[in-house]
Amino acid sequence: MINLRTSLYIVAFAMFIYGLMGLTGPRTAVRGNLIAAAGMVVAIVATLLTPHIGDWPLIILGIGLGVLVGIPAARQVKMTAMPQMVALFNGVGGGAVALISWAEFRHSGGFAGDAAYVIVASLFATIIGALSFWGSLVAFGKLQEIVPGRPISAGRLQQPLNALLLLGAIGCAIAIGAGDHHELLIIGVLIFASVLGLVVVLPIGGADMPVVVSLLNACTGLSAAATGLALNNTAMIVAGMIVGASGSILTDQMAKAMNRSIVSIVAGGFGGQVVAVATGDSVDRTVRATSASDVAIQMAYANRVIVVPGYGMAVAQAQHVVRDLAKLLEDKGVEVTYAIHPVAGRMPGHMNVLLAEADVPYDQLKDMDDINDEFARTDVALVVGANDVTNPAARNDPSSPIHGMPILDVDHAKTVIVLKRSMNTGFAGIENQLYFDPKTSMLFGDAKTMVGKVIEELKAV
Ligand code: TAP
Repeated sequence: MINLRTSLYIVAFAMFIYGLMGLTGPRTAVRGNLIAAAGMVVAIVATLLTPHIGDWPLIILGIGLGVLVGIPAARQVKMTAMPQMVALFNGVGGGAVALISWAEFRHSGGFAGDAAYVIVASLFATIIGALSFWGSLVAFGKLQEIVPGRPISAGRLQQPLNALLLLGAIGCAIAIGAGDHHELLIIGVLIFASVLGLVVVLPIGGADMPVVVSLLNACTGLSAAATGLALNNTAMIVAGMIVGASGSILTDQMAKAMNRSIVSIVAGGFGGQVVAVATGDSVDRTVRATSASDVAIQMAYANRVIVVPGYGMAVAQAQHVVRDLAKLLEDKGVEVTYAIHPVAGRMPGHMNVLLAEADVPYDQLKDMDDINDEFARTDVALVVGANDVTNPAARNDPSSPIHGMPILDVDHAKTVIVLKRSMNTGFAGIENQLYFDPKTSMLFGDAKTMVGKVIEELKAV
């Protein structure tokens, strides 16, 4: 039986890793997801083969409830609400880990007689699991707009408060480690860590939540791995480490693509407000507005067009009309590609997901590094609701808050059309130098409506 279980676990791990590899590209992502899910079923079956696993009716009830809630929730969730969904799923993982540690504490009479590494791993899992659960719930609330998205902080008292709560949790944990088996101590660990989870995430702005969710996801993975260590369960160790490692890499890549440190994201206070930008006297402050008919003519006579989608395309749900526009242009012999910035939108892969939903062929989606050299030989760059990811200040202006953030070199194209509703700023709250470039024309309006108008005009060209 042990050999069968071990073999099944190895099969499950191979499927997790193979599935994860599939998630690296849009073409293989769905298959990768299914393989990893099947791997999880194998791991659950292997775990259920453990002798004296426990109360079967309770286990079946738990699985039944999970299936009943999970499947309809995943089916009904809109693509745009995916970050909230991930926050919830991640949160319950952390909560489960914290509860397992509490149950083990009771079961073992306060970890009495357990090896030191078991006690340390269990207490680590309790703290991180409870923190991730409550932190993820706040992230869910902010993304769902149940909790205000603006930073809610205790001002100068914030850091001392965080430190006090952390010390409280660690203090109770040390007392347990030192041999005190009183249950109030583990409840103390849970309460301190839970409140810490709440007060750490509340001061972070709503738009930074995807990064926070990814960070908490990594924490949940690590806490699950620690529980696996304590329970001597290989599946939990491996799955937890995979989640911890992939979550950490994703968080790091998101932070790098925004040119911000993870510490500055957690410290909050970025985005949402207008920041004064040093533009220099020499900059021409005139903006040129254009019309749908002019844009149609300009694009109809172009050889190459690059579409640059951003958050505004997602808000307007304009991906379908953008695809129709691209098809129409292709019928007229224009070469169309899409430039995808790694943090365009508000969640990892946001633009890929929307454009895939609109059946845009994958080979037309080009990553930033692959397309940036192409802008110089492009007749028209059509920016649809993207702002920060096209701002040349990131390259040219050392005083800009986004200086150093890699951007799409839209300003290298021969002409640029920017489609947005107003001169309002994007997520970073700063003015975009691109709009004042003499070769840029602004097409003001809602992305879906205006692309629709351009399509009508294009049909008449
Ligand atoms: P943003 O810089 O946020 O700009 C989006 C623009 O869309 C706005 O300037 C807005 O201008 C326009 N817009 C909004 N609704 C529109 C509509 N209905 N029709 C047309 N335009 C509309 O977007 P971006 O360029 O995609 O950059 C993403 C930003 O989010 C970056 O700063 C990034 O660091 C940050 N961020 C990204 C992530 C991930 S993982 N993707 C996570 C957290 C933060 P108007 O109001 O004038 O229309």
